[in-house]
Amino acid sequence: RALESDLRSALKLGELSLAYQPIVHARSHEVIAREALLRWTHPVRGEVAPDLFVPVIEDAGLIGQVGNWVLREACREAAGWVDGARVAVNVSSAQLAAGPALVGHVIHALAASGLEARRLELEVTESIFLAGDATTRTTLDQLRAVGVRLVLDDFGMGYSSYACLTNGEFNTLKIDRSFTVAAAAPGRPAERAIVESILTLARGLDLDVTAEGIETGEQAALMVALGCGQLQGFLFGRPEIPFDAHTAVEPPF
Ligand code: G
Ligand code: G
Ligand code: MN
Ligand code: NA
Repeated sequence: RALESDLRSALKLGELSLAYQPIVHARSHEVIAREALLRWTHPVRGEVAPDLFVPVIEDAGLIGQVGNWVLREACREAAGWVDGARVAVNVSSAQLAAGPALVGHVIHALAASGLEARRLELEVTESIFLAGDATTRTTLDQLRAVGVRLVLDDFGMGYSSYACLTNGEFNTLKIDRSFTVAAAAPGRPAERAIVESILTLARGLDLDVTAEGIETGEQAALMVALGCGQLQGFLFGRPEIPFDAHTAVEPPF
């Protein structure tokens, strides 16, 4: 496919970069973490959405290399943040399936950057559990043993939400943007009830909760009123590529 050959040259030319979006304390608006989001600026196509190109990276068998670069780059960047905020890195099910390789990449990214393990969060989605195997649990346990935090992204969108939580690996749940937006809209009692039940569940399991996709003050106020501790969305900051990104180490492909 055309996108795949373009992607291979993108990796060589260093066209990939990371943007960072703040995740704030719901009441104080203090920045608690920043989520690293992969960006590809194609010379002709312009910005290509990660939803489009991450699957291409996976099909091309390159997710190990790219994911390793993302981890190293995000940890290097975060190690320089004077506010001490955490950095959240998205990890796909294909990366998690690599098990020991992923754990090794995480350990090396922390060691190379000097970032404390507790300042690194890994965001995974429920789809990692679709295979339902013990390997996934073992890998999550090994990552927790390294000291990083685990976040269950897009919570409620998949098939096995509650079963994902029985082993206690996760620190944080992220409520998907679609629930956040609908819960604050008039005439959407179902989504409002779902958000309330996620927050009740999280309190019972002693988990932090981030509501994503917050664009308005009304959405933020509702989430605060319902007891959600962390907020993310364009209201608090868009994903931005740091000014010093040109000093970044080029991807080693
Ligand atoms: O920021 P944006 O809407 O473009 O991101 C879309 C999705 O792409 C994110 O929700 C995330 O799941 C995925 N994504 C973004 N960056 C990365 C990354 O570095 N690695 C992986 N595996 N997925 C990413
Ligand atoms: O899939 P994941 O949740 O990891 O990725 C988050 C995606 O959501 C990113 O692509 C980011 O650009 C996007 N995003 C973050 N905040 C907002 C927001 O307030 N509104 C919208 N429409 N998208 C957002
Ligand atoms: Mn995410
Ligand atoms: Na999400």
